[in-house]
Amino acid sequence: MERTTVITSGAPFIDIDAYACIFAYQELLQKQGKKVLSLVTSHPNASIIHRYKKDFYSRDTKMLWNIPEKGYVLVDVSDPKHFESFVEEKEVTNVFDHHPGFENFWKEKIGKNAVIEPVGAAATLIFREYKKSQFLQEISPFAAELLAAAILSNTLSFQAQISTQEDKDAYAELSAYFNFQEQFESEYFLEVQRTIENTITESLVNDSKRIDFLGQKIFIAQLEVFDAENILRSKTEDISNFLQNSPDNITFLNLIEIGKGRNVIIFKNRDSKDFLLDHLSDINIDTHTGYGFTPSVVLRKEILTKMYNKA
Ligand SMILES: [Mn+2]
Repeated sequence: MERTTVITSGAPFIDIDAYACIFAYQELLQKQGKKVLSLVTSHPNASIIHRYKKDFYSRDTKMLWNIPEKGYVLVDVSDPKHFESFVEEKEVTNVFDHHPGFENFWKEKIGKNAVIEPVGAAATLIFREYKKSQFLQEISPFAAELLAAAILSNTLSFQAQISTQEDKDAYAELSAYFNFQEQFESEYFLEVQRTIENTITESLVNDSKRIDFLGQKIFIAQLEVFDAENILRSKTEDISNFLQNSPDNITFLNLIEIGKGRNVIIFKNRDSKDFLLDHLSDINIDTHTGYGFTPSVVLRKEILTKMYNKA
């Protein structure tokens, strides 16, 4: 009996990076003649723009009952607390991720099939698989565009510190495999921004993380937009309501403004502001609005790394 590969990612939300990796890796395995099923119960967040939404994966976990021989591939996730709950840990055969913390855990279980590296996007790791496989010439325009958008999104247009030369090279190579226009980048981010502006509360819900920081629960929402002006002009009441309703006292929104190369940080309260100022240098507070501003873009995972380094 041939084994079926089940590709999946994190829960309860997925972003464009996870989405692109699932689609492109499924396509690659199919080209190699393997039996493959993509299975996702998570909700897509605002980074997966409308024209990218496609019914290519199943949401029905009951399908697993009829597959006796299976191996799971995890993309853009490696923390066992954060992947889809239907995944049987002992049946995981491959992991492609760029979040730190579980490199050794997986290395001990699956050896070199654990590809967990500090690159800007997991999409870059899937692109590497295409290159190694010699199927790159046959990559579909849609898979190439998704991987390119994922790299842009996760590296914040290569402004994030986690982005690497390999991300840039992968993006440049991928752009030859779809109808790439000069405005691809600004159009992608502006469309994400429009989605966020039209569904502000849902977008906040879909990109929020509750984190256990040295025994203390903290709540960090994140939004990535090209230009925050509209949001700061017309959505602050929705944002404030959302932050006030968070389950944790220490709560803030990390609003990344890619076009201006900075973050605007909106706090739930004074405690949250004092907490972040204690744990992160390089924030300027605007005394009029109370917002924090960073001198360059910082991802939530980078803020956490800086907080751990300072603790
Ligand atoms: Mn990612």
